[in-house]
Amino acid sequence: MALALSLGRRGRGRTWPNPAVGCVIVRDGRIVGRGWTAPGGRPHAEPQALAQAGAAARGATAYVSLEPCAHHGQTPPCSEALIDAGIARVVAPLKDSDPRVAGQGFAMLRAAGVSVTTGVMADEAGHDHAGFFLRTEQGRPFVTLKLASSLDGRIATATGESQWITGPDARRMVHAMRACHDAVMVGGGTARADDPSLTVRDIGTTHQPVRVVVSRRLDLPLMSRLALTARDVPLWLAHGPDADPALHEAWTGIGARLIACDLSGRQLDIASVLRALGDQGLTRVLCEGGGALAASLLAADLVDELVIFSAGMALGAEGLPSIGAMGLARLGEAPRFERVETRAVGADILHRWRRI
Ligand code: AOF
Ligand code: ZN
Repeated sequence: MALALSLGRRGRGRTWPNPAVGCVIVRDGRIVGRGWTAPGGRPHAEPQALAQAGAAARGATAYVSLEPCAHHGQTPPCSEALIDAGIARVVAPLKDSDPRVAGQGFAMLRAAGVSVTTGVMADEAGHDHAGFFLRTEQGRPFVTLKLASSLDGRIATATGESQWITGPDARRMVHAMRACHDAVMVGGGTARADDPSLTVRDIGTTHQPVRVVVSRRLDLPLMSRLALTARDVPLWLAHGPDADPALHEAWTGIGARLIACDLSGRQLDIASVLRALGDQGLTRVLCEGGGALAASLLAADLVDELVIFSAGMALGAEGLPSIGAMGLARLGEAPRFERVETRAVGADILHRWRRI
């Protein structure tokens, strides 16, 4: 199962809206087939592993990192494929949350006389598929918030200088994090200040996640790296109802996808932005700041995982805070996280925190 989970993780960031599933087929103690959900979400993991196994699948055990599907979608149900190939036993951690499956895969297998074991490595699988579950159950993607700051939590000097606070190893790791998310998201302030490209570079992969900029008024520079690459790498702009129609047209004209969201007071309602991204099929979003967007996600308790790179440098209170004002009065109102990892990355420290 650990291998099936790890194979499944190879698809992360590129199977949305489908889950990234892994499958290992074992016959007489030997692995005879391995598969994982293909980019774009199809073919599913199981038919690929079955194709490798061929006749050796008869009487074998299939370890699948999520309940095999039961529905006739764009491909026939994987449960049927497992039954037809003569699989004797299926081991899976969890039920699929897609209402078209939701236990019917297990039922189909059992009805055909296949032995089914569930619950194996369920916690790990729950985390791996958290984005898929959140989207199918709550309509929003999993949110990882990444912050790279000084020892005192600053992301720039008062004059806006920010390149670079963390070292090359941490920055390279951010590219690997981008690659395993469906989308990378920043606020309009960061897009204006940093002119980022938000692409994955220098880690040997060609897949690019969607780039999302949250900008109520769409007042972003049209001569920017994001704009100039909008035809090559998807660029989505989440905007408010009061965005200038001329800007809307200009951005559509250069190839961006415009997504209208609701306001909450004077700001874009971040919950409505995430719902809209879920509607578009995204299951895993990496937010890379800035301080205002980080604060609104945290204040709305919409951060599922927090990854903080901390550099050995102090910038003082005049520096730009990594997390802006959250409007908190009492400790009891603060979102809480549990630490799941701490390690050195080059000269910096990485802390990974998970929502409690
Ligand atoms: C599996 N194995 O590798 C994956 C599954 O649109 P379709 O027909 O491709 O179906 C998508 C649904 O299939 C998705 O919502 C989820 O329930 C399941 N994904 N199932 O047996 C896989 N990726
Ligand atoms: Zn399937």
